Amino acid sequence: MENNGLDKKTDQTYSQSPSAASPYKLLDLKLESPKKWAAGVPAVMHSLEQLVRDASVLRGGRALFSMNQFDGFDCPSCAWPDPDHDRSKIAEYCENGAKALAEEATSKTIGAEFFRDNSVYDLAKMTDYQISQLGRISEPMYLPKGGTHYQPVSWDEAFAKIAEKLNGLDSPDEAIFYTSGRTSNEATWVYQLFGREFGTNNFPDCSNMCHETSGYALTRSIGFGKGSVKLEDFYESDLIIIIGQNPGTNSPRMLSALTKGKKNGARIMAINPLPEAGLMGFKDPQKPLAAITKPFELSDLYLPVKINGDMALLKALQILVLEEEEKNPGKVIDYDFIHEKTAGFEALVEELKRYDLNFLAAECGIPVDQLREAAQMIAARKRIIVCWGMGITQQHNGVDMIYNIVNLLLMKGSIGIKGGGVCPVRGHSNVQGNRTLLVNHKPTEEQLDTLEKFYGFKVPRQGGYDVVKAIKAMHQEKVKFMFCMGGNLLSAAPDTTYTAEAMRKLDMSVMVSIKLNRGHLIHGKEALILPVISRSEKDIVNGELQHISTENSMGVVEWSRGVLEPVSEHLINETHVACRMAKAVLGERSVIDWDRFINSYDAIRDDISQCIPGFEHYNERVVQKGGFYLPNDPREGKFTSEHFPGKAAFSITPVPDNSLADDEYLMATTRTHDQFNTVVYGLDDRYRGIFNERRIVMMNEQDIEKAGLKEGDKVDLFNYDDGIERIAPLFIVVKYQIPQKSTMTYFPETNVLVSINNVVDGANMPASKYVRIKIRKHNPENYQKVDDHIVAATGTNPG
Ligand SMILES: Nc1nc2c(c(=O)[nH]1)N[C@H]1C(S)=C(S)[C@@H](COP(=O)(O)OP(=O)(O)OC[C@H]3O[C@@H](n4cnc5c(=O)[nH]c(N)nc54)[C@H](O)[C@@H]3O)O[C@H]1N2
Ligand SMILES: Nc1nc2c(c(=O)[nH]1)N[C@H]1C(S)=C(S)[C@@H](COP(=O)(O)OP(=O)(O)OC[C@H]3O[C@@H](n4cnc5c(=O)[nH]c(N)nc54)[C@H](O)[C@@H]3O)O[C@H]1N2
Ligand SMILES: [Mo]
Repeated sequence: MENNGLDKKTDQTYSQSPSAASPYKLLDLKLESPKKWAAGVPAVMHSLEQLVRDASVLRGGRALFSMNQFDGFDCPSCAWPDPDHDRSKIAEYCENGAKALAEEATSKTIGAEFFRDNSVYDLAKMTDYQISQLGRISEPMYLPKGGTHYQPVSWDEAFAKIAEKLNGLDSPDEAIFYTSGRTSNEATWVYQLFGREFGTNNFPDCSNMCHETSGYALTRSIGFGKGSVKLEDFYESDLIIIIGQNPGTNSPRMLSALTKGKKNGARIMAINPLPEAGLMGFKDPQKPLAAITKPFELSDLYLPVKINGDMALLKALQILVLEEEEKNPGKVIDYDFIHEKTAGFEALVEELKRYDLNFLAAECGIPVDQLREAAQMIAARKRIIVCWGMGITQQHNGVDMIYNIVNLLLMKGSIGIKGGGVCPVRGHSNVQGNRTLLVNHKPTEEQLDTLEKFYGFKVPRQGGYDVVKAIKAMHQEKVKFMFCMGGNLLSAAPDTTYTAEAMRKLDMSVMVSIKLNRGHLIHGKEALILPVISRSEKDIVNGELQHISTENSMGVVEWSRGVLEPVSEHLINETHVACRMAKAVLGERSVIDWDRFINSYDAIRDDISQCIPGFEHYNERVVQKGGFYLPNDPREGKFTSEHFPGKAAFSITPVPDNSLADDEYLMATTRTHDQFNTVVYGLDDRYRGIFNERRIVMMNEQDIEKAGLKEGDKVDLFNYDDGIERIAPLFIVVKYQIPQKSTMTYFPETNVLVSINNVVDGANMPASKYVRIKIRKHNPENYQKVDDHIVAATGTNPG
């Protein structure tokens, strides 16, 4: 790998020498005991406070009541579905949905004057939290080569600049087109269409850091890369297993579904190194009297697995379930299902015999008797759902772990039945729709054939770059132009120092955004910020209010229509950004009538309905109440797999060697309760009882003692992958209920420690929940290793 130090030549505005003084400032950390239940009235009060504090109460408050309503818009936060059968007058919303809304519904704006008064260099000195408070970007901005300040630019000029750069490339593959998961189905379609007519499949997207692992593993084991369950399945389930996912913070509306399932008789099992509040208990904020009722207990069994111990745990569960079958022949394993629909069971049974239960118990950190209790819970039930999130997908062997989740469910015949199946809980509100509509660096030949036939241009056939490959290609100067449809690739990506260096080498970076983020401040030689209307705002085309559509975590496509006036008259929608860029870049070369799309989203949906299976009669069906489900073979009990056509596959995978040196720990990076990915709303992690500071490391009490540390100590964190020293200085030790040798920190602060080469096998995602670190007492001399460039790129709490 190349030298990981920053290339200082690329940006002369930063000082050339490392800072001698502290580049970071710590705040006044406050600790409380972690909460044992999530949501409830305090949560909603908390979010209302946020709306008020933001001075956007009118815009936000009005919008809140339209969110997730039939006639309103899809919550911009997570991808959890709305209950479509019992949709009450005020549809489901949650604290974090309200926060996400407050974030975009703020009436504060920044435009020409703001950027004239604040240089890029000065803005990069702000914290991520401060940056998120600045408000919405109100007009397009341009940073010329060597410039220190962004300047206003007209939309036409902006597209002309993009056209000049793109048309000057030696090959279309020198450009990449990134997508974050909020972009509507309609904008997605025209965006990828433009990129493909331009000539590249370079469509890295946020799934490459999120659920790529799930898609990869599910496609190969059951033949379909999405979850198989519907929301109703939660109400009819016998057992819901939640592994590596934190619903209380990241998909709070899921707690209502869990509660309903449990009231109907389901058991809940949670597998997580942390006893997250939302896994333990719940108070429904939608219910009257929630303030005075007792929280509802969620998990019947909680298994505090070590970081990455899940593989050993899943193996042990399979062995123990087979033992239960021996005790109760014919009662546990579904041999009919296995015989009819799967392949590879006998080989798996043989392979499992090689493992010693005590070894597996030690590897995962859960005693055999607790593992047995879990196995008995599974053995006695049929309708089983397994939900998972980033705790699984961001492991180097995440694909293998999902194969083992599938093994367990196949043994029980639990996929494709009511109340049972696989449930990867998606992140961004339309990340699933982006993929369905071909924002994909590796589309199938069949998909490309369809595009080519339908539109009549020559489609590029070569596979494109995913996120990790794109960053490496930028670093090697094979990619010179980056266009980002939303998101904040700089802060979301691993190895911040390396990634920042890659971005600074670009000839041009273009960010379509609603608010300022650090990704605008660590830029290519020229840079553009293109501000768009948000999902909660009215999208008016030719005087008519438009609706867009999105696909939720369970494959339902529903429409969404904003209710607020756009915060500035200069904003346009993402669909128009893509179409106008296409016109400017391709001009007469294009065989597509882009104005047809500009004038009518119905026209876009018509095209989709003819190109993508499942979207037939899109325009008519999308406006129906509850939207429509996309086809899903595993849900119907139809499977296929990579090596066994027509059958689901059992998989055999190894247990990784997680031995660590005395001074080594495994670190997982996670989200606080006050952030949406890289957007920091606040400085608290309320459910975990950690307030007013994000530079913390959660450690086990015995580990703290063994390392000669104590709670509150200042430490520096190191990673040594690829023979490079990566350092994140100045973190505070927090004593936490977490297994020994496992530690937890927040991203994006610790992304600087995640090697660009530390990826999930097969899926090539950053393994940001499996980072080997060393923890040492803080030493101010380490600041010598952190120069202004790194501080600007990593950002939080610069001193
Ligand atoms: N409010 C809010 N909502 C969000 C987001 C947000 O940032 N804020 N982000 C959205 C997005 S894009 C996504 S992808 C989802 C993410 O939602 P989640 O998948 O819940 O993501 P994380 O918070 O990163 O961490 C998940 C859990 O993994 C656990 N974990 C860590 N390591 C391990 C391990 O080795 N084994 C096991 N079993 N568990 C482990 C952590 O303790 C944590 O509880 O949420 C979406 N919704
Ligand atoms: N270490 C570590 N790294 C991670 C993760 C982790 O768990 N640990 N999680 C990963 C995951 S799961 C994901 S999904 C990625 C997220 O990666 P991204 O999707 O790239 O990041 P976000 O923070 O969600 O993007 C926030 C920005 O999107 C813009 N935005 C918001 N709404 C809109 C809109 O409607 N339109 C447009 N055009 N822009 C909008 C805003 O300007 C905002 O600053 O991060 C990944 N990175
Ligand atoms: Mo995500």
